[in-house]
Formats: sequence, structure tokens, C-alpha cells
Amino acid sequence: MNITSILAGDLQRLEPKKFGPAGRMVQLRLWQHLVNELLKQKSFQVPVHLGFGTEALVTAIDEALTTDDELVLTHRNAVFNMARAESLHPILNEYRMLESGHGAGKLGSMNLSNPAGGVTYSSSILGNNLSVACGLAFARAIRPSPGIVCAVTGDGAMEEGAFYESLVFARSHGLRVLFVVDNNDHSMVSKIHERRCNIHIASLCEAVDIPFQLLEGDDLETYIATTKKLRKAVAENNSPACIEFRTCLLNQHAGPTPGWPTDPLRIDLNDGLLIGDASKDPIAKLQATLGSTSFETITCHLGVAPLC
Ligand SMILES: Cc1ncc(C[n+]2csc(CCOP(=O)(O)OP(=O)(O)O)c2C)c(N)n1
Ligand SMILES: [Mg+2]
Repeated sequence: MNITSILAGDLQRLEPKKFGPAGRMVQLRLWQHLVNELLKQKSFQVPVHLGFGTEALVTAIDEALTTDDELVLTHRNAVFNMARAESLHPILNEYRMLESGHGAGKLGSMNLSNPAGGVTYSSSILGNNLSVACGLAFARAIRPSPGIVCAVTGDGAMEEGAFYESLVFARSHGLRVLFVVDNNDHSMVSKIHERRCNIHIASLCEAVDIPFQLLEGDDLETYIATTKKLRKAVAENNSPACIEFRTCLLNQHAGPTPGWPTDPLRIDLNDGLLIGDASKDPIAKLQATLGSTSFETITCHLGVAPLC
């Protein structure tokens, strides 16, 4: 696989009408591979928190949001930023700290936003983006202006008081916030059972009268349909909602995978786009659902067909 020649291409977003959300989802996997290969080569001075394994979640959010909406993200914003970008180049250039980056080389990776693509704000401070999302939604209610704010958080960041406070605040003031919990059962180096009791988010939401949905299994159509339904409810009812996605993080917390010589995790674009089998890799699940011919049409167009 000639990664240099792929990187030398225009790396434009696949045409949505031709390849649909499935095409976008596969492209997000390829773009993450490219960043991972560059991280291995120590091409950037900033650490990137990739989201291999979250492509179905991210594609569903990207599909469900309208041009009136905005996304408010965390340190693990890379794959969301990719989903909202017309090309991978401004993201790579941001990681290279160049002026041609989405943040003019000043935001780096963990705080990367792209207002033109609907990513208003990203924060490396856990829980901070939730409070900011409420402020943005409050401004929308006061002005008033259409659209919703989608705030993403993790199973670690939701331990911050700001999570509970934001649910209460958004419900009390009738704010259009869609809270998204990316539950990958991972926070730096710990699993949930190693650091806290279980938090039953459905009960938490029920207590403050917020609609809640749990999604797992990575079925793209189900993810898109459910996310669209909740987004519509938020917009029409002027009230928040919450979705918890169960995901499987396939890469290291930050930086390249593998991260050290004896790292048991291995991700290499030369091994193909897939990282695991259909029991854990959403792209393998997508391939099984689409069938090999449709999947190959996408990978051919991306220039990586022999890899799968
Ligand atoms: C307030 C605060 N405390 C601690 C950290 C250090 N920190 C960075 S990422 C992280 C883990 C976050 O876990 P989670 O929210 O589940 O996100 P994930 O990395 O799994 O996507 C921690 C503790 C931080 N950035 N901010
Ligand atoms: Mg996590």
C-alpha cells in the first residue's frame, strides 16, 4: 500500500449522493488509518485521540444533524472533525500546526473545532464542553434561532458534575441539546468497574424527564434512524434528549497504535482497513451487512480495494 500516494491525493469527502452514509463510514476508517500511520512516523507535535471503532456512531451523528445544528466535542474529536470536513488536508495541516489548518495551526488536536463544518467548540477539559453546549443552546433559545446543539461526552467525562448539572439545566430551561455519551468502557487506562459504580443513564434521564436511548451493535441504519428521531424530538419539543452509544475503542488512548514496541494492539493500514472481526469492528459489521460487492465499490473508489 502506497500511503504516500494516497496522502498526495485531494482526500476529498466522498460524494454523499453516490456512496451514502456507508461510504462516509468507510472513508472515516481510511482517514483514521492515514493519521495513525503519520503518528507512527512522528509527523505531528500534538497527540491525536483517534476513534477507531466509533465510525457508526460518528456517521449517525453526521447524518442526523442539519446545517442549523452545531457539534460540541471532547479531546476525542478527531473522527467527528473528519466527518464534518470536506477534505482531510485542513485537519492534517492543523496537526502540523500550519496556518492552512482548520484552526490556523493554533488549536492543535484536542481543542480542534471547525465552525464552517458545524463543529463550534472542542475541549480537552473533561465535562467543560457540556456546560459550553448549554450556554450555546441558551443563546439559541433567547435569540431565538433554529437548530440544536449536540454535545458529545465519554464514560469518563460523564463522571464530572457538569454532566448532571447540564441535564438539569437544559431540562429546566427548555434547551435544545442532544447529549451523546460515547461509552467505550475506557478512561485513560481504566475500565468502568475499576473506578466507579455503574451509572444507569436511563434512570438518571428518567429522573429529570429527558428522553433516553441506548444504542449498541453498530447497525448503521438503526443508528441513523434513532439519532434522527431524537434530534427531531429535541428540535420540536424544545427540550433535551440523551443517547448512549456502546462502542469498542480499537486504538490506544492517544497517539499511534501500536504505541510502544511490545504493544499488544496493532493497527497497520498495510493489513487492510479492518481491525477486528464482526464481533467488535464496526467496519467488519458493515462489510457483512452490505455484502462484498457493494463494500468493494466503496473501497475501490477510495483507492484501497485490494486491502479488504
Ligand atoms: C477535568 C479533567 N480531568 C482529567 C483529565 C485527563 N484525562 C484526559 S482524557 C481522560 C479520560 C477520558 O475518558 P472518557 O471521557 O471516557 O473519554 P475517552 O478517552 O474514552 O474517549 C482523562 C481522565 C482531563 N483532560 N480533564
Ligand atoms: Mg471512555
